[in-house]
Amino acid sequence: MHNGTTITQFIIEEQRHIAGATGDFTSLLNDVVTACKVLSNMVNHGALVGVLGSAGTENVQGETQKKLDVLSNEVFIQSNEWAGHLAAMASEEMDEIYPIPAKYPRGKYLLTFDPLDGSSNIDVNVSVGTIFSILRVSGGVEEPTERDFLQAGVQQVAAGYALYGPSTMMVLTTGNGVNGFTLDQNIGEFILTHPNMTIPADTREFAINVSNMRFWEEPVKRYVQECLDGEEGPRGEDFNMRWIASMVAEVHRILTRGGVFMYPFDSKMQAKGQGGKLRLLYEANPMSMIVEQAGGGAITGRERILDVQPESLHQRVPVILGSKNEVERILGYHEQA
Ligand code: AHM
Ligand code: MG
Repeated sequence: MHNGTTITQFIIEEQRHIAGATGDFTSLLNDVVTACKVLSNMVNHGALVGVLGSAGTENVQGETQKKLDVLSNEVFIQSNEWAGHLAAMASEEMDEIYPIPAKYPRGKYLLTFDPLDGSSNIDVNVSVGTIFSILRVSGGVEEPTERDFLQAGVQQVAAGYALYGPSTMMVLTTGNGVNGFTLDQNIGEFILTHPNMTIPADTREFAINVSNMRFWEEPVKRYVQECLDGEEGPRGEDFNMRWIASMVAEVHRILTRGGVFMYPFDSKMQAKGQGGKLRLLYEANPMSMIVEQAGGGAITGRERILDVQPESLHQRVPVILGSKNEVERILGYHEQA
């Protein structure tokens, strides 16, 4: 049985070194952690508590919502709206921003989240996760607007994800490295199990949905083809491939043993007016902050994701992230094209 550092203790000790810290941020992170524990419990119980299947609704992006998409969004709101640390929230599952209701005090932070990423995996009992990002309010806290959320990823104060896999984990960065915690179900606490996670700079493993190959641009086709050509190709080495269709699980694997994850620019998405599949504010930015903090790289193909200036709440971007040397190689292929 573990008698290690709990996530609360870890955050308090980390924040102690920051001049002017009021405890607001620590307390906000605690509420996020609580929400993830509730979701972990729901995901674990699955069909036993009747949460699987479709909710019969669509989100703002026209995707069918699962019951758990809707429920997990509600859990996140309820856990985080009352304490007075936030001015507003925004979620992949809500059309508009959610200003904190007038009955509660408003605070100086903004929370964005994808409450249940990879939810197409839910009914088949494959890992899913929650992704979140914390920003500071740029305008006043009284009347937060969508514009307050349109901050480049470099402005994030913290980012993290919870992975609901064989064990539930929380991986967190506050801009000072990346740390991983495992939920001890017996005591209901996340315990520090993966201090200072780092991504190996080199890898021989890539992750991409190859069924979209005909929609990709030349540089990504070239990179993947060279991986597939293996020892006989220009790379002179064999590569391995994985595709879980659950970004949290994919990023977690990369944090654990390296690799590259790609949901690149795609002409099918472009025809719908979007450059990629994944959302800048709920998926690409938080994951890019985590990956960069762990020593990896994260680009759209042509630029660093964290430098992209968001133009709308639900904006989508191409995502290529992971082991630094491979990401740089892919950037180079785009520059040569
Ligand atoms: P979601 O937020 O609707 O679950 O979609 C995001 C997920 C990612 O977790 C995953 O990388 C990707 O979609 C998988 O897409 P595809 O089904 O096209 O392979
Ligand atoms: Mg998602």
